[in-house]
Amino acid sequence: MSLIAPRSQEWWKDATFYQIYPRSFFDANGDGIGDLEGVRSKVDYLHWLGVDAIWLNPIYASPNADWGYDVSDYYHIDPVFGGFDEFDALLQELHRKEMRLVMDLVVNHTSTEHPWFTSSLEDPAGPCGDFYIWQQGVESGPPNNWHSFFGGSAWEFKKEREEYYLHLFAAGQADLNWENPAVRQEVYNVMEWWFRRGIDGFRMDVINMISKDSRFPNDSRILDPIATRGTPYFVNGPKLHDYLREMRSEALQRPEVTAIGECPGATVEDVRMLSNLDRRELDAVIQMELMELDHGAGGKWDIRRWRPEELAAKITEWQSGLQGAAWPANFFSNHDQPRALSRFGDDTTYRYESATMLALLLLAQSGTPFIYYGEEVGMPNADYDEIGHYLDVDTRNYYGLRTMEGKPESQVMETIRYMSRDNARSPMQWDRSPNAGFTRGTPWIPMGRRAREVSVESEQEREPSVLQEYRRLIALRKEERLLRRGRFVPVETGNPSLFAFEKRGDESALLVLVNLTASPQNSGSNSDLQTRFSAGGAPPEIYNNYRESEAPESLAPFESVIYRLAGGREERNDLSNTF
Ligand code: TEU
Ligand code: CA
Repeated sequence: MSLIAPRSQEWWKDATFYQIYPRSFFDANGDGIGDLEGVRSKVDYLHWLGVDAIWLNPIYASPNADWGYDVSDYYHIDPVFGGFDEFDALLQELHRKEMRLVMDLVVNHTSTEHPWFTSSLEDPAGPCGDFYIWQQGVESGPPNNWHSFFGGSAWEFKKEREEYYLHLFAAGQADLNWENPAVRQEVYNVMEWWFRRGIDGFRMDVINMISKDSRFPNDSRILDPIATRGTPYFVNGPKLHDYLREMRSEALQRPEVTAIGECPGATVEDVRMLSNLDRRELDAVIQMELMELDHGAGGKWDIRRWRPEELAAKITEWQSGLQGAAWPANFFSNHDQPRALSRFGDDTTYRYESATMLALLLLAQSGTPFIYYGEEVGMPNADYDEIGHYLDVDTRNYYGLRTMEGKPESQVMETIRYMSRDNARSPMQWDRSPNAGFTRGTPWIPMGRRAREVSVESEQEREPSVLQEYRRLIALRKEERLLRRGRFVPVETGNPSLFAFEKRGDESALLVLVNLTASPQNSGSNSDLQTRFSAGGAPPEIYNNYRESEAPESLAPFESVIYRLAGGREERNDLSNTF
């Protein structure tokens, strides 16, 4: 049974989301590319798993410079995914099961093949002339030193206009000029059109970058040469809040739809404004700080080692920092990141233990959790060993730039095998048949290296298994309001490898205790944690990823436990248990 009543307001707050990268989920017609019919045929599986809502990565018409994040027509579906018949059938099927569908909205930029761009290029005085960010060059170079997220200058010269256009991402993704009210109106039209079609909300791509400092200053900071340049002038730009407020009033008045913003570079302070519970610009913000734990000064390709206590500190900072002010969106994996299991866990010896540890950490935080396809079966990184297997523009640009500079190929590949976005874009592993049951054709991107080993089928047969535990934890989260909305209180464990926190309500509390490492850990004797346990021995466990346990004295590798504590009087007056 779904928890969500039809059309109830703020349904997203109690929903567990599941993110689907449609190209890689399930291929129904055998052309090697996942499609909408494929998603529809797996709705029963998702319902069995217990998720309440789906976020679908872009399915709009696109020349695929960035796999759908370069939209050439917002009102058409890329035919490889199917058409509107398939789309409507999927939506109906989800709604019949009381599940919701959230679509990606990519409106910081369009494809350079979008008719707006062609018209802007060819007819500067025409209706689309001012739809993009065109600037004159400076001294036969680009207008400033801003760098694209995908490497190289963020400006591309067009001789038709004798001007440069801005692209914060690939050259095929031209940034829209939000200063132009006609552009904003077009965006609201797109939103309204899809709402009328019946969707339940949007995940808004890099929505905190839509407002640029229109003086286009150089970024004069001393930065690592491979770092993105210019961010202070377009992340959280001068008119961002105005635009979001206008968007709310023009396109987001329906109480039953949600607007979840993806905001790379957003800090706790930014998010307290952007998804402020009273201001309601965005309903929740997907922020990236946890994903930056292993980034060095040069950004994502400059990998640094992270320590378990840093992971705990980040979660604590965000859970505490947003409390009472803004609604968190929580995730460990998505289509832009390596698989969390390979990054924050141990995908070999302790695959089950560390995948379930991450499951518990995700589902015990207050806010809205997002599970990324394959995470629930413990899929590791795709780990392709040849550059030819990588199809991501960011990865290929990085490879090209670094090898051209003379960096050894083996080093470049080592970095790519760890950090590439394609690690998390390999096809979903359904069963033990060829191509793990994803397609009867040739998959558009190779299967992950360990596709034969891990699948829904093998995980369904085993008990316990990563999949069974995800299902159990999703169900537990539905039963236990404190997991979804309890007040987060950090608990000192006396051991940096052990992470503990309470989820408090007025009368009772849950205590979460997690070993973040692959070694057994003891809790310190004088810690905050011990005071929770001293009165009357260990409280009852409501979840443990181990069947035999010596917790709380000693925790096995990645052991993860939830205890139920009895509430104390001092919490009676505490009314802030709702986030
Ligand atoms: O990503 C935004 C973003 O800044 C990063 O996650 C980025 O993709 C990554 O760091 C590359 O180094 C969003 C989408 O999720 C991503 O897939 C798109 O490529 C990007 O916007 C452009 O639309
Ligand atoms: Ca297909």
